[in-house]
Amino acid sequence: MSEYAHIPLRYQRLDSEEQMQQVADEFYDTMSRRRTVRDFSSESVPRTVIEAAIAAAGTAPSGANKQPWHFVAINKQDTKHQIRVAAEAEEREFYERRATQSWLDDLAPLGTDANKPFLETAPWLIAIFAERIQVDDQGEKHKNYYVPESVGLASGMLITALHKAGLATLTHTPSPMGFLNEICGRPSNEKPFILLVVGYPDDNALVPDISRKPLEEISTFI
Ligand code: IYR
Repeated sequence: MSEYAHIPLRYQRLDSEEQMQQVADEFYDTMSRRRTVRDFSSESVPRTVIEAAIAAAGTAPSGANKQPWHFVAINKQDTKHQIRVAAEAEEREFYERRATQSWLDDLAPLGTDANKPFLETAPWLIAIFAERIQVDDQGEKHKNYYVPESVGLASGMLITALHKAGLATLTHTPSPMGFLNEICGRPSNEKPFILLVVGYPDDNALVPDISRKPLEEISTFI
């Protein structure tokens, strides 16, 4: 394959280090308000906002620019119901059989259980798929590179975009989630990665009083 043409960067440098600091500090403040929400309002959210957030996620870096992701945005009540039924069946298995005692102990403070009403209450579910193998026009299969890293980056950017748009999210990962391929009509070369629940938080939503590790603990400057 021939090399891409190379074009100028659409780079925007801020005016000063002071401005850079202000932007960085404000962004940290914005992000520190993001919380995983489990109580959603059923209020509708425009499809165009979901589209813009997915488009932003699609700008993530990826191994060899293969962009090995696919996002299925689900708004139909009937499809959300099917997903809830399938997810709760897996979750019951998880909580009653599959989870180790130490895993259950770690989850206990969060108060989660196998009931997932938010899968029907929230206006949107976004099923994120990781394309492990790409099939070209000739039907030839090619393995993608750094797939979990790439899809993880895109998922983080999606969560950030939705948060910036004033929406709440829940990263839900019923395990296994093979049922999503069938319900969403996605091929077997795509593996369900995260089921993102998206909407406004319920007026009475509460979140656990957890804290984030301080900067000194999560970073080392050498
Ligand atoms: N998937 C289950 C269990 C669960 C696991 C982890 I790790 C969490 O951080 C939260 C929940 C559920 O959604 O309840």
